[in-house]
Amino acid sequence: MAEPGRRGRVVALLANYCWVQLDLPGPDGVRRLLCTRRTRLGKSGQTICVGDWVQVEGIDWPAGRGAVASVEPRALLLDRPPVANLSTVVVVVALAEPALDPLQLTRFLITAELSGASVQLVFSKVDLLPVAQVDQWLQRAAGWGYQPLAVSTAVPQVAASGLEALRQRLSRPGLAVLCGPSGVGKSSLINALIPDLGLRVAAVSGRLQRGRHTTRHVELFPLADGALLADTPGFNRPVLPQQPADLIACFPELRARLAVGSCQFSDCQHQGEPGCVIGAAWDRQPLYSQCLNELLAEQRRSGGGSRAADAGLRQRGDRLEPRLEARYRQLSRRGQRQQAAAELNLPDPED
Ligand SMILES: Nc1nc2c(ncn2[C@@H]2O[C@H](COP(=O)(O)OP(=O)(O)OP(=O)(O)O)[C@@H](O)[C@H]2O)c(=O)[nH]1
Ligand SMILES: [Mg+2]
Ligand SMILES: [Zn+2]
Repeated sequence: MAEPGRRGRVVALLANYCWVQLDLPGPDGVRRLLCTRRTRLGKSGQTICVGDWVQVEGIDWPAGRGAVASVEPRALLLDRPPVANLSTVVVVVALAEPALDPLQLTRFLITAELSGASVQLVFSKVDLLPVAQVDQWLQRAAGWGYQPLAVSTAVPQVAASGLEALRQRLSRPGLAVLCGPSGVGKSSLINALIPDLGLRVAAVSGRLQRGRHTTRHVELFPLADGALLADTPGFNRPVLPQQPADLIACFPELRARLAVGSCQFSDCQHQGEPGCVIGAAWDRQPLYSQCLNELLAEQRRSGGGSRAADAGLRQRGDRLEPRLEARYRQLSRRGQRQQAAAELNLPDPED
C-alpha cells in the first residue's frame, strides 16, 4: 500500500530541491526530507516558498527523500525575500558599519509593513556607537510607532547586549523573518540566539563598510518551541508599493493620526493639501515625501500615469478616473460636513 502523504513545512529551497520539516517524525525519527521541487506544481501553477506548508508524497524513508505534492494556501507572504506564512518581520539595521541610512531603514520598514505581519525593529552593533546616540535612535524610532531594541553580538555582558530581550520577543510561536541590508549582523544574531548553529558570517569591507552578501538563501531555524527564525540574504534597496494609499498605510505614525481624524480630501497625499490633518511637522515627513515622489515618478514611467494624465485621467486603484479640479475632488465625510458648515456659516461640527 502506498505511504499516505505527510504534512510539513518548507525550511529551505535549493535550485531543484527543498528541505521539508515534517510535523510528525517518520520511521527511525526521520524529521527532514529532501524533496523534489517542480518550480510550478501541476495545473495549479503554484510556486513553493520557504515557510509554505506542504504535503509530501512518494517518501523513501531510508533515503530521506520525497516529493512535494501540494502547497497549502498562504496566510501571508513577504515579497522580498520571499517567505510565506510569517508572523513577524524583524527589520535589522546596524547603527554603524554600515552606517545607518534613515531612508534605507524606512524602505525596509515599508517592505515589512506591506507583508501584513507584525513589524519589529532592531538596531544592531550597539557597541559601535556612544550610548547617547543609541538612545537618540531608540527615541526617534519610538516616535514613529515602533518599540525598537538595540543589540550587540560583540559585547561579553549578556545584560548589556539586548539579546535576552530579543530572545524573549522572538520566542513566541510563529515565524520571525530577519531582514535588512547586507553586513548588519543578521546571521551573527541568529548564531548568538541559537548556540551551535555556526552560520557563516563575514566582515564588512571597503570605504563604505558594506556587507559582502554572505547569506545566499533563506533558511528557517528553530529558536524555541513553535518559534522559528528565518535568516535571509541582505539587500540594499527594497522596492516601494505602487499606490500612494498603500505607502501611507506603511507609516504607523500616519495610521495613528488618521485613526483619530480625517483630511478634507479622501485621497489626500499629506503633502500640504488644504484641510490635511497630518501637517508637515513630523520626523519622517521628508523620507515619506521622497518615497511618495519616487512612487509617483514610477507610476508615470510605467505608462499608466503619463498617458492617463495626457487624457485627463488619473490612476485610482486599478481604475482610471477623470481628473477633476481640486475643488471638485471627492471630499471625505468630514470634509463634506466642514464644507456644509462653512456654506451655512456654522462652526465645524467636530470642533
Ligand atoms: N562590532 C560588531 N560587529 C558585529 C556585530 N554583529 C555582527 N558583527 C560583524 O558584522 C559582520 C557582518 O555580519 P553578518 O552576520 O555576516 O551580517 P549579515 O547581516 O548576516 O550579512 P549578509 O548575510 O551579507 O546579509 C561580521 O564581521 C560580524 O562579525 C556586533 O554586534 N558588533
Ligand atoms: Mg547573513
Ligand atoms: Zn492629509
